[in-house]
Amino acid sequence: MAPSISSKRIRNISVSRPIIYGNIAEKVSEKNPLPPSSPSDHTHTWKVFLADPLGNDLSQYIKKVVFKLHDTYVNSSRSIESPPFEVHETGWGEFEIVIKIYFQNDCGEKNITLYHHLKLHPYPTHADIQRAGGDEEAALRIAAAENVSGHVESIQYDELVFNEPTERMFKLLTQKPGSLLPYKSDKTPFTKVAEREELDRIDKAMEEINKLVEQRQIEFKKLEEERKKIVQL
Ligand code: SLL
Repeated sequence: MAPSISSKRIRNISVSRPIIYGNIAEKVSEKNPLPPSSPSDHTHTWKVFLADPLGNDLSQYIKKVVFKLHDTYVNSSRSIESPPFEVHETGWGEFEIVIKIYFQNDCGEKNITLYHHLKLHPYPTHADIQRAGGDEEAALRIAAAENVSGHVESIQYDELVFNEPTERMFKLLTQKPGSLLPYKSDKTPFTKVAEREELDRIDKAMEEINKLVEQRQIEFKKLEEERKKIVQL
């Protein structure tokens, strides 16, 4: 059978769509109690999700999202067949969640797998690490003690790139304007400006690292020369 017009691919074109995925966790407390059905050793409530950063409906082209949790969970493979694509759970430990995205049958796209490390405990800041004298465990404890709200977010921005989409998929993806990352927005923290700031921070950190490496190389050279002298003696 000849392919229908809508499943024909458009050559030399790619369309990208912004996406965010990750988790939000909350420490169990009086204000945030465990649901009655949860085991009492669970310390956090959390939600893992996949969404459009601007709240657009993803089900136009996404059929379902399967979140594969740690094997300690009952029915660890959670298939979410309509938005919001998210799983609410409780637990005590961090682990890697496999997020598999399935596209609508008529989109002609293979599924995509993303990985997310479920984060329950806050990342230590540079100051926390310094205060802990470089001891990683101690730094984690400091960061946890400082995070009085018990709220932790670990959310990633990414872009789904569709190369040579089918005519139908192309239509779906380009129907609405503004599918790209907004320049500035009060609806989402994921903006072009934030991306630029993040790149600047990375550049600065790289510069610092390069400086440290250079310093170490000089120290190493000195030590090497001293060693040679000693060997010659
Ligand atoms: C860890 N490698 O040791 C990880 C495993 C498992 C998390 C984390 C609860 C499961 C249940 C849960 O939090 N599992 O309901 O039994 O940190």
